[in-house]
Amino acid sequence: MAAPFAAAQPASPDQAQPSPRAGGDRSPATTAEIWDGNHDGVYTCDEWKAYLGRLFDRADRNHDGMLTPAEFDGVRRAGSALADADFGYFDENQDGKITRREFVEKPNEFILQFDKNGDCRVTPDELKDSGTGQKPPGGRGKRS
Ligand SMILES: [Ca+2]
Ligand SMILES: [Ca+2]
Ligand SMILES: [Ca+2]
Repeated sequence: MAAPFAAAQPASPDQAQPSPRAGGDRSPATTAEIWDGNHDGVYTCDEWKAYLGRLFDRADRNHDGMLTPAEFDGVRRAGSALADADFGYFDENQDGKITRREFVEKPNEFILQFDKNGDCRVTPDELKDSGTGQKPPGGRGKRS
């Protein structure tokens, strides 16, 4: 019979995704795990700063206490929580260099977003409240 051909092509090998942990999935908590220094599931400002400090020291190749755009590239490529960070975001005074202070004192968006009570700690409870594990809207009637 003349079934339209387009409808059912066999899955092409290109689209198969054999490796489920290949980094495409970036929930905020997954990213934050990178810098949760003691891995207790609580993300604190101190841990964030310590993490940034380490990143900075590693990226500051000539040890002059500043990151140039080229050095900052190393930060992004470290596969870090800052993989898509913007140089200008850190370079507060726009002088083309990021000082250690500019870098380390940058607040963490993850903390800003999830730290409901402003104590500089994001606890698992706070994470749960704020929609990483979204509940489906109740009462809409349609189950899938
Ligand atoms: Ca921690
Ligand atoms: Ca430098
Ligand atoms: Ca908190």
